[in-house]
Amino acid sequence: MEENTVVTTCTRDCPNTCGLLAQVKDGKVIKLVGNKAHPINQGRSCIKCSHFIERVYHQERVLHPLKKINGQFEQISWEEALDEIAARMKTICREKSPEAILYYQGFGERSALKLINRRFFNLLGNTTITKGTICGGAGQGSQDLDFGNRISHDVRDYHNSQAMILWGRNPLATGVNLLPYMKDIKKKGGKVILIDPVNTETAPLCSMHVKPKPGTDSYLAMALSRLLHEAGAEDQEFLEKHCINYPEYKKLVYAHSVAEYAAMCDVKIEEIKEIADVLINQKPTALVLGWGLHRWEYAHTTMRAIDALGAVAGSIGVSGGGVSQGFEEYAPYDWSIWGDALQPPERRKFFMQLIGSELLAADPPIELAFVTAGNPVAMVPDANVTQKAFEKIPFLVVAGHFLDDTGIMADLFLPVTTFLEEKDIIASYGHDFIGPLNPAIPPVGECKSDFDIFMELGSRFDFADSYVKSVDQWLEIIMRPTLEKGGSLAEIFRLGINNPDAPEVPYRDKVFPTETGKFQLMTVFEQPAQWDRDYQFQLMSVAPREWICSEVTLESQTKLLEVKINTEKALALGLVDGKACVVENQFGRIRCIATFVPDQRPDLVVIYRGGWGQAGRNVNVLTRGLVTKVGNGTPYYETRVNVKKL
Ligand SMILES: Nc1nc2c(c(=O)[nH]1)N[C@H]1C(S)=C(S)[C@@H](COP(=O)(O)OP(=O)(O)OC[C@H]3O[C@@H](n4cnc5c(=O)[nH]c(N)nc54)[C@H](O)[C@@H]3O)O[C@H]1N2
Ligand SMILES: Nc1nc2c(c(=O)[nH]1)N[C@H]1C(S)=C(S)[C@@H](COP(=O)(O)OP(=O)(O)OC[C@H]3O[C@@H](n4cnc5c(=O)[nH]c(N)nc54)[C@H](O)[C@@H]3O)O[C@H]1N2
Ligand SMILES: [Mo]
Repeated sequence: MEENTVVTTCTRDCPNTCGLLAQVKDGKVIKLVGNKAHPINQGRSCIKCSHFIERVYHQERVLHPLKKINGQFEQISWEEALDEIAARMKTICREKSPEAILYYQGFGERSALKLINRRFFNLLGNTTITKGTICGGAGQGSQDLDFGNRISHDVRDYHNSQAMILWGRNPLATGVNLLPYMKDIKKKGGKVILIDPVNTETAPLCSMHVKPKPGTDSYLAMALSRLLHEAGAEDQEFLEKHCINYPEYKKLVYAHSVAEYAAMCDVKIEEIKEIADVLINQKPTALVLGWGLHRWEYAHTTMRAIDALGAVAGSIGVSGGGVSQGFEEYAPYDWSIWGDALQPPERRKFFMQLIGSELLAADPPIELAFVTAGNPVAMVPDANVTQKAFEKIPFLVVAGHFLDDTGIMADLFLPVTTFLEEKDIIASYGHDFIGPLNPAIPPVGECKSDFDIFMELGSRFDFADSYVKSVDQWLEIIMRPTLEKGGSLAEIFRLGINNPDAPEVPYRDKVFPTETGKFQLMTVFEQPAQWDRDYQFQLMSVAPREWICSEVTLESQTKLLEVKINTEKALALGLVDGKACVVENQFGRIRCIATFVPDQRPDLVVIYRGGWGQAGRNVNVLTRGLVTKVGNGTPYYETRVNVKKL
């Protein structure tokens, strides 16, 4: 009986990036819990963590390389699998062009060694890669316009907040590390305000829940700014000394009355006044934005209006304040290792969020596609198009854990390790702490890490000499910028370190990395005029609490998807609570179980994202393939649907 505990970090696509302890007995992980010594999660962890062991040992997890022969998967050896990939790649490069090879890297894991994956494709030649993002993008692109380079406040700084506004964010489901700070603020007598059109799990934990009409938060932000100005509570010094465009911005604010704004975002004037009162009297107020907030075509208007509100309220550059969304998780690594500079910048890039239509229109066509850590067939909008495009790829390689909607389409499936089987380092998009992955167990079955796969594949090419190195050698290289500023690999592998580049309080000196050195207030208010009137409901395909993205199993997907709908609306449509219905639009249709919610907004329905099409549970058969106006993000919620009786 051998038992030991291993310090590691959750690598899943989540802002928490929790420090974990894996308890190992006889070579198996028997318990996975939050690490009390970790400065961010301090022993906490969420539902996703406790369920992760089930995933590691699940009967559906693929443990051997699989090749599709006559439509059936058959087990093959790693040698055969990698030889075949290398041979096919060489033939394509010789007879056609590296351009006919597509690399698609999803968001399943964003550790330091993942930079090596794309480096392989860059060494291979001018292969096709992706651009844009199905996650962040819009938020970052918009905030960069205001701050120059957006930097968020680390969660630990919320210890200094008197109040918090959670704007389109659902921390109970998606980011538990905010919860103690919310509790602490309320204990001090401050308010925690939630602004979210949907009734989320987080709502009961807040002092107040405001439910604007989806996609109209920019009006709410303008109304608040106007109220602050009318009360003479605007931060004159910051606005005049440290901002540009203040007169133009102020003109925008005064373009409508508070009552007009209130009508446009469908929030009661009394509620807007209550929020304004918090911004005026509970300083500093932290403005904490989520990712749901920016899944709109004109998300930049919302983001910039909220940034500007932060400036007016005196929250910027102030401890406990800030307008924060996310962090650049690749920042502590040496980005040049991606190797993009090895290829001309004008090389072909496909929009990730339009991967289906890009593939269908590709000229020259894609001959071989390689997907790692992503499930685009389920997670990219307009899934029927993605599905059709993936069916046409002559040779599809997928590296992953399960035969999800993308995995099942593979010609060659490569089984990869989970973070419990890997040595690596991971930074976070939710805080400033960099954590280690120490292998708790050897690879399950024949699984290999992406790193080992690419090293072994690389050894079959003429760039092997410069590319093939050990984990430690590559980590030394990738982490160099961070190690040069302080901290050692040994320290990282013990527990982790704070990113030495992270400021204690962003923009404390009120100097911004913009052209002018000042905070740039918005000067135009862009918002789409009309919505698709053929459909009754805005489709909110948000993050569920119980699982993350499409990390589910088939076994867990035997029931129909649930669609949450306002009770009165549902009754008027002749629906029955708990019974099947159809949700449809111009892109697709799915059968769902209707769940009536009495106080839900009548103009939206909620369906959790991440289900698989093979189980009839992919909400993305309904979502619109679109790119945000700023930041190349994905406006998933720019989708309208009707709900009908079966
Ligand atoms: N359990 C769990 N955790 C996760 C994930 C998961 O799937 N499950 N996903 C991970 C990933 S990939 C990400 S990016 C993060 C996302 O983390 P969050 O941003 O917290 O989660 P979302 O559900 O994407 O969006 C949050 C809220 O934004 C709201 N919202 C949408 N549109 C608007 C709007 O126009 N105005 C306002 N005010 N609110 C709006 C939605 O109703 C939703 O409740 O969470 C990560 N953590
Ligand atoms: N309708 C709708 N769709 C959405 C969203 C929405 O709000 N609404 N949100 C979007 C968002 S925010 C995101 S981030 C995307 C996520 O979409 P994807 O990037 O496709 O990510 P996941 O669904 O998490 O799938 C990741 C896969 O990688 C596997 N994996 C995990 N670690 C590794 C690894 O180290 N190596 C390899 N090779 N595989 C690994 C996992 O098991 C899983 O199968 O979905 C987007 N899709
Ligand atoms: Mo995401």
